Amino acid sequence: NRNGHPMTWTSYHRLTDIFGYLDYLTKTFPDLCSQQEIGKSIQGRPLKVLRVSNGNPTNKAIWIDGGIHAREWISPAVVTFIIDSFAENWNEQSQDIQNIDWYFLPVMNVDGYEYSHTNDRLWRKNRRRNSVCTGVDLNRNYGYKWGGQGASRQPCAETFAGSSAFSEPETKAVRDFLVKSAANFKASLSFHSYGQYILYPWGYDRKVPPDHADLDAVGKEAAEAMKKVSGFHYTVGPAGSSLYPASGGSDDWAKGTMKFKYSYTVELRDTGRHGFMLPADQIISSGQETMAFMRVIAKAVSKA
Ligand code: ING
Ligand code: ZN
Repeated sequence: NRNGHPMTWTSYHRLTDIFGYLDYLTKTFPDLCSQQEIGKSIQGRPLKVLRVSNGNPTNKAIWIDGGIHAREWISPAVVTFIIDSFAENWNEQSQDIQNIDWYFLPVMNVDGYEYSHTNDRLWRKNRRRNSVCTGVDLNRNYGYKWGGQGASRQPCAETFAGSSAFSEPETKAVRDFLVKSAANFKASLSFHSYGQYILYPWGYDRKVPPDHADLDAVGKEAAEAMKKVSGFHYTVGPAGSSLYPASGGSDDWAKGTMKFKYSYTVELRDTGRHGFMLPADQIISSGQETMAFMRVIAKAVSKA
């Protein structure tokens, strides 16, 4: 299109458009944006991470993933919206944002995402062929308290945890990338839909980590900032007691194993009217409210 890339935030896009957009960014902003293939999906699609950084060696780092669940299309749309806001207007971002190394994986479940466009709009899991059914729930496959409450051993279940922790190439790639990285990670943000929640650990049980008051305070400040931008209300709380206990999630692993101070799962819009099929004309306003969330997280991380 006329911007030199195929991406828009007025409709939902296939993987090739999202990858084309990442290529455009690294070509257009080579001093700010770089990309790396951290692995491949079970069907062989690349898992692409975009780094946005001013290169300051004292920066802290934040990990962001989208599209763990195939049908939650607003998640990759909002993650790419954040990337676009950063890359196209870097000098207008807050000092806190500019002094963080940002690592974005806009679509983690690449195979499921494509399948939700071509075959089954409400597909959730990856596309691993199990004995009888297809798919592992990638947000039950992480290694902290893997296989506990809210995760299924049944391959046909929507919350099938997989045959073992990190059995899936998608979760394994993220684990290996973060474990080996030299970056100073202080936060992990995982974008899902729907429900309008800002959730923090623990997810595996109705318990909270020792510093839960910090996570709660930052979450509530973020929710207030989001409300100011768009009027949309996000509920803040620990995942296991606010929603339902679910073990093997990315947020618990980031906090429990990797010891990233701030770990959140954000359930984007809406609260159920459209659910997973959020109209595309809500991408931009969802992105704008999520940018308010990002500014608050960046401030908290720069102080951490
Ligand atoms: N929701 C999350 C899920 O994986 C969640 C909610 C995450 C609950 C982490 C508890 C812990 O089920 C969606 N929409 O996927
Ligand atoms: Zn989800």
